[in-house]
Amino acid sequence: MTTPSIETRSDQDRAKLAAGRFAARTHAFDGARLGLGSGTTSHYFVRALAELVADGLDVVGVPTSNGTRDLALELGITLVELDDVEQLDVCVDGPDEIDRDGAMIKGGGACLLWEKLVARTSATMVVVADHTKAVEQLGAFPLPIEVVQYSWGTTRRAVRRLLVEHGYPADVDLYRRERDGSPVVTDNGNFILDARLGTARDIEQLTVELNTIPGVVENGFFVGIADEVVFGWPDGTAGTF
Ligand code: ABF
Repeated sequence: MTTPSIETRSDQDRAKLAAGRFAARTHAFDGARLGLGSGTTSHYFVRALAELVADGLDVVGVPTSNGTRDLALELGITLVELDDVEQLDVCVDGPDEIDRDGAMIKGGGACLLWEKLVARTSATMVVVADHTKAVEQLGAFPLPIEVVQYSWGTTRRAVRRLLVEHGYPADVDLYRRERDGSPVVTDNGNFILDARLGTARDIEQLTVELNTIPGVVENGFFVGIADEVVFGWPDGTAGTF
């Protein structure tokens, strides 16, 4: 089975493809158990991985979203459930922002819970990013916070109180909405609140404290999780940092 050539439409797409291909070539090996990230950069990795699988590479994957599951199955990658493996060898996933220490904000695609679970169950977490994702300080991208539907309003108020205690504005969106105005519902049936931090600080402490709020399922700070960062550029070059 030959995988159709991987199309790109913009400089950013070409940079994402470069990062995804680099990660597939450097981290996919026979017998590997791989965490398959969500988002467009990770999907370029999945497509590059599918090319290697079509050439005989023997791997299994654990998807971090239903969208990634569908893509991987369409491309002929064998999938297993996270509960079926003690540990994954490598997780490959992309950030919305990443700073010099490898701390990230993730969840722009509303997949942060399974992404963090899969990343934390992997021996190595490889970040794939186009050149635009690197920032000096996290926070320009709103922090996604996954909350249960039942108490989302109460939880939002508690999140706002915690952010104010940390000196942030209390600017926490109502639940994230689809284009038609309906709530975005995650693969786990939850809502997403987006907190506009501006410039993030106290990240390690905030990551823990946010998750102690009843109704908060997970937040989009990924701190101390990235083991390697692969950046891609529009000219097709990529490298690790
Ligand atoms: C998902 O993909 C999310 O965690 C993150 O929001 C997004 C990365 O963006 P991109 O689509 O540019 O790869 O992993």
